[in-house]
Amino acid sequence: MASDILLRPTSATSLFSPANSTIDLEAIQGDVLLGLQKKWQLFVFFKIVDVPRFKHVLRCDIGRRITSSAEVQMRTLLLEEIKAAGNRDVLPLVGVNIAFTEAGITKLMPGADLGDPSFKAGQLSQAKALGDPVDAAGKPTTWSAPFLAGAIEGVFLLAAGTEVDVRATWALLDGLLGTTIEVVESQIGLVRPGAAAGHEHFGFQDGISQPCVKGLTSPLPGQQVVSPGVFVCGYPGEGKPAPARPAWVKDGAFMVFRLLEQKVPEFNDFLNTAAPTLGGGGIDPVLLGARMVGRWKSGAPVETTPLQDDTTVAADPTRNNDFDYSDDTGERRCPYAAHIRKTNPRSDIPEQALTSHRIIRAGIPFGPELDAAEILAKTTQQSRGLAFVCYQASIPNGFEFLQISWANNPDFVSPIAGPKHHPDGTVVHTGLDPIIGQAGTGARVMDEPVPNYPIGGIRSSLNLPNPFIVPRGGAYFFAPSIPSLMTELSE
Ligand code: N7H
Repeated sequence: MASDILLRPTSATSLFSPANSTIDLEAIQGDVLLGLQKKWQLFVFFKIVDVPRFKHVLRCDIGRRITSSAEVQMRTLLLEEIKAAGNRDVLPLVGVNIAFTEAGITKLMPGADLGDPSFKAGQLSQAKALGDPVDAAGKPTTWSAPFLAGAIEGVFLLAAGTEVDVRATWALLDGLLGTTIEVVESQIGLVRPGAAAGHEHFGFQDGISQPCVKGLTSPLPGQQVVSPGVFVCGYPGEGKPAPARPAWVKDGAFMVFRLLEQKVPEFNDFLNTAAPTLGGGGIDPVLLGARMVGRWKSGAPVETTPLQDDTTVAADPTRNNDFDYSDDTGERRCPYAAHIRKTNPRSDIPEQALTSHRIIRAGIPFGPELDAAEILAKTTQQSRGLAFVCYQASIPNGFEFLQISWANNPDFVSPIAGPKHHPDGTVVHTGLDPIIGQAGTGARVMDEPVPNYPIGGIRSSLNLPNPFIVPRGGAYFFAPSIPSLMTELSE
């Protein structure tokens, strides 16, 4: 069904018409700002083995097949029209994007310096700093072999409405590329089936909150307006002074890929066993899950509806993101540690301290649904999770800042933005983001799982056992502009 194709929260009505956009949508790849329409997505990670012939194919065959942001925008408008007319057919829309690691860029353009130290170092070198489990030599212990080998030089992102279409698109590209590349690894992602569509594997609605990109869309209520330079190189907002980068980097963006396995039966079992032990008489496991994420499974924010889910709020794009934390300094409604409060603290910190750390998320779930044996055993037996993707103009300011300085930092938000206090005057020690926080060997604790709403003074903290998310690998990429793919990078 057309309506099943995952669309970004950017609804057609909030999109500026192509003529009124101040951003070069023809040049920027389609997944970066608006997100390729995807029910299925194939990531093909590769190594370039014949540079001259690869450049030839890139210039003559692949470049013109790359889906631009302008095409994604037109498709969004088209899909919205078709949906309004009641047509529910699957549309044969296929999206193709490409990105390169530092090693890949260096092969295509020796000596190029994109001015991003984390991109240059690569995600494997940054794994320890990100808090991924590592051995004494700093080598990640949970990553799979293809990511550990550090041989990835590029990735194709293929998105479509059906598995057949993504695989057929790869067959076509594979034929064009021939022996110019070697495939190192591939990963299929898929939107979950039926009523779970749009929900990640723990069961929470995803893809609700994205920044509003200035010049591209008009903001929905609660959506922060952010300069395009935070996400795409060569635009206002890239930093002061703007990083020294070659001219061809304009309209490109850094892409972070993380293969994050989710321990779903273990997460559910934890909610069921921990919730009854909290707050004296215990709390509802569903409420505990919502306080760990900051949203109910439907997507309704706990800040708006602290004690029970509200599917009407969740379904309304004018209400499901229309909140900040200004009247919740005592974390009565939403814990400071909740995943969405950690990764977008909204009014908890000054706006200028927040804007440069926004990212655009474009991930997709991977792996099968839970089966009966896993539910009974309360143990993961098949790998599933989130193929996490995000875009930004600076990896240290974007993804790494969120993961290291916020999610993994038990003192964020207090005292970085000034100490915060519980209603009884005690200082808040936030603890980790219970979803993605990684503490190395440190204690894993989250403050205030029990809501003191609307009143109450119970102090509570939640001991988190092993993480529910295990990083299985990842890489840092640069998604160049379409013109630079067809000229500078393929000359
Ligand atoms: Fe998160 N989850 O299911 O709990 N995320 N996330 N994320 N995330 C969000 O608001 C999840 C991850 C952000 O603006 C929602 O759209 C899971 C990483 C940001 O209010 C849910 C994984 C990073 C936001 C999840 C995962 C982020 C956000 C609510 C891994 C960055 C927007 C839906 C498997 C380092 C916050 C929504 C805002 C929202 C979940 C990963 C960041 C349900 C399961 C690695 C910025």
